[in-house]
Amino acid sequence: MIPIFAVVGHPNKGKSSIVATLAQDDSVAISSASGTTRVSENLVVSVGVSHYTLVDTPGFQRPASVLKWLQQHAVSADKRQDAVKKFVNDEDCKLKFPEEVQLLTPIINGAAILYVVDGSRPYGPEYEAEMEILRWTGQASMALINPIENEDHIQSWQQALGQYFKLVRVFNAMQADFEKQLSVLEAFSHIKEQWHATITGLIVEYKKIRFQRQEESLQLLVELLTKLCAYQVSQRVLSRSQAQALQAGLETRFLKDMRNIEQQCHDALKGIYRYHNLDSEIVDLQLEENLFDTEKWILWGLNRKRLTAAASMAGAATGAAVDLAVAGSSLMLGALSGGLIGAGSAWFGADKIAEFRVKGQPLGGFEARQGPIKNRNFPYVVLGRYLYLATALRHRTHARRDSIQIGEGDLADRIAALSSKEQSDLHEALERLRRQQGVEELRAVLEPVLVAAKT
Ligand SMILES: Nc1nc2c(ncn2[C@@H]2O[C@H](COP(=O)(O)OP(=O)(O)O)[C@@H](O)[C@H]2O)c(=O)[nH]1
Ligand SMILES: [Mg+2]
Repeated sequence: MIPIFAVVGHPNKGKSSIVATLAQDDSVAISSASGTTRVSENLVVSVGVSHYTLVDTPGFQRPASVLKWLQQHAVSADKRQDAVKKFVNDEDCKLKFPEEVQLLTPIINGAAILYVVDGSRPYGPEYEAEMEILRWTGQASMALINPIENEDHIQSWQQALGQYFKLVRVFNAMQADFEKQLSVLEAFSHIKEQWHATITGLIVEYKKIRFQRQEESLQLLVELLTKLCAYQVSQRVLSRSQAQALQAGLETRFLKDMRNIEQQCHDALKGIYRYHNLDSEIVDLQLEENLFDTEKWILWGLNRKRLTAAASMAGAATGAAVDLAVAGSSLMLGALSGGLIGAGSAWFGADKIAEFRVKGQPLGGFEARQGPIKNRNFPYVVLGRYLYLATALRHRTHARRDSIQIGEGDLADRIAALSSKEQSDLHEALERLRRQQGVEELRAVLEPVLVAAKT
């Protein structure tokens, strides 16, 4: 039997948010307008080879009247569940209490109850009718206190809920981490014996998937860095002067393509974490400060000694000489939005970022070529942004609807947290990528810095 949970409560207490978070799916509708959910909606959640169902329900509208109706239809405690059954099937009730009929139907059909309240609002006796009705259904249940704005009233809620529910947890729909999400399922595996094996299996699958997502995002990062560091655009023409004339156009195309490649990769990463509607935006780095900023390398652990080491390990022809003009201009793809692409590229020295060359062809004609990137900061910038997004996705819940502003993140800290060997492997690999020298173990080299994010 597939476990099924009905998420119920007052309108606007975060029911749909909790469904989105537990389902890890951002296509669940959430709205600040009360009464967005009018009918109960079943959501089959697939987790690897397992699945279960979450039911998003409309909120209670007239619980006191409903309880009155039920009391008139049950003379003793053993008849209470029957009274609820009668209620959901009664034509009159369907007209008078459509929301309550909707929300009680799945429960009467066997769904366990997740009762959601807002811990930032005071408890009041008006909730008692709801809790009493839920108790009458005789189903396994748990109360979740969602502290929407603050935690001011959690204690009084715990006092009240404890009298109606065996399990009471604080569960912030917007922030509940992975362990917290699993703990809700886990609790039900203990109170609902028939579901124990299935829920235990589900939890195993959830953990497996979390690991798989990490693996997939590592692979994606390998592909991104490999592709961007080698990327170039070229065009063949008949004469040298024609080729020279292509410079501005090729440069624009090159930078635009690079930006698209990064954007597509970020979107693919969101897909891995099942975000379908999430906007993200690469925030411009502090332009002027970063343009010719060799200190950035030092931040990343690339001090002169390390640079020398990375360069010589990468087989540098020029030794450790630091090409200031080239390496110092950190490439900010994100800054190239709109108007900046044309006019701005000269301003920030795109010509120093990627090489433009014109070459004669063996069979006649000329080829103009832009790229690949020469900037030493470049792979670090791309890596930093990717790790920022990956970490944000991993720690976010699917109830959140705000966009992600991708910044530089804490790349320096992450690199500093690696072992000395891991650091030099990383620097060497990025240096080799920039020099168009293959890196065989890129995946293994990048893994520690990706995983370095707390869980
Ligand atoms: N800040 C914050 N807002 C929340 C939280 N849970 C829900 N909300 C917001 O409260 C509103 C109602 O949430 P929703 O999940 O649709 O509630 P429902 O009517 O019970 O399904 C939405 O604007 C949510 O974004 C929370 O834990 N923190
Ligand atoms: Mg809702």
